[in-house]
Amino acid sequence: MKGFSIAKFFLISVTLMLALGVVGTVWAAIQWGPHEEVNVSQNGEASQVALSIGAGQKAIAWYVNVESGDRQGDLILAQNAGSGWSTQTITTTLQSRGPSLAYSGTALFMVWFQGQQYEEPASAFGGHFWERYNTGQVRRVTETMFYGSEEWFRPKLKVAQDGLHLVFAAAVTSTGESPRHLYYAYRPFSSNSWSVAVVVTSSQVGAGKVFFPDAALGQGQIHIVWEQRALTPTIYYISGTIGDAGPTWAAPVALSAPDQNGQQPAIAVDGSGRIHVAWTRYVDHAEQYVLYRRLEGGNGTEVQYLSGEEGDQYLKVNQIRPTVVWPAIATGGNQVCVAWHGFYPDSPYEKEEIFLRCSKDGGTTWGPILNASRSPDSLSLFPVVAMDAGGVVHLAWEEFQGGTDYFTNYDAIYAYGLPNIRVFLPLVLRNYR
Ligand SMILES: [Ca+2]
Repeated sequence: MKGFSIAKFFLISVTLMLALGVVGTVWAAIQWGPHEEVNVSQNGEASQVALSIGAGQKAIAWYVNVESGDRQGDLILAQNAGSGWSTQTITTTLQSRGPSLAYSGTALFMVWFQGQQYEEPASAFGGHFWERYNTGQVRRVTETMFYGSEEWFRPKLKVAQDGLHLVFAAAVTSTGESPRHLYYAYRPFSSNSWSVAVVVTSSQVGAGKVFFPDAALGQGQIHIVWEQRALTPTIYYISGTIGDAGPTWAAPVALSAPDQNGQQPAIAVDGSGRIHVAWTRYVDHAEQYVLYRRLEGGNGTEVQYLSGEEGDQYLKVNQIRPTVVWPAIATGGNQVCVAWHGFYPDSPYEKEEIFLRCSKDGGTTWGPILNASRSPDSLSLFPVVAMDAGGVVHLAWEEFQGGTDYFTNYDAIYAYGLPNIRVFLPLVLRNYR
């Protein structure tokens, strides 16, 4: 009798949900219960938050994004080795952007872009990439002057046993017509200097410019994804087999459908060498999806819609900053987790949340979508995600602290916890559709 009552209750609930027209998205609000959530910056100045997890410690970095003043463009590093967060200022002399962090055990490496605005012949941010080692030693990475817009100056640093690998997108002149290429540089730990930054690919892909590369290391290879903006932005992937003279690059391949607008890719490699890629399918600002594919042995799986079903459970974003859903991905063992920002049509406010969805079987099946930021009335943007050896998920993002200017006044929020959650009513409802 009890089972019958529950079934009847479900039926009534489904009928009600269908009548209200919200059955497609109501499940998106499952609350993630992190073990800890903390505001790391607490000053409304954090932008372009980066995260890395080391052995028994963790680090978060950002640049100071304020309207004006001496601290504008400072780079801040927050570290926690188990006794709480402490912050230090890494640079104060020039405008810094796009920090990227990578641990090797307990040694923390950091790369960022540092420069200034140039107005001739066109307005662009120009400067160099820099590296900072654990002990505080700083060295310049690039000899060439690179230019771009600060919004996409996001270098990606990866650390292998034998050295550091860096990927970024940049132009070599300040004009808007200059080609914007995908660059790669390498520093073996046996050397104090970086290799010359080389163009990974240009003519092979064809028209367009490189935006937002991401990189991952695995089994002697570096794997890179990026957004190639031509008529329709497309997600591309390339792998390089690392040798003494640098990587030998394979031919680049497109991962997103040619008639679909693919943006903001993120990549991770698991312990079995399987490559996991997530990106945004951009229909318009009010309809976007997080898509996922796994690559292994030269073959890619079918595209999966991680953020919700096509045409039904779509994501929206604000029209000011950054106007696109922003995925991040991490792996550990057989677990894969993807985080993104956006809001669903049933959100009580038109403000972004950070969502998290994890797979326990290497990306074949996926658990429920979890709301990790749980701040429906505040903008939560630009998630970064990492996973430790115990399968614990670590997240950081920018959280808006109020006001009318959506470009400044953000704090860096950090949260961690296991992605396990009991499956309850809203998920069951999906099966009745
Ligand atoms: Ca929020």
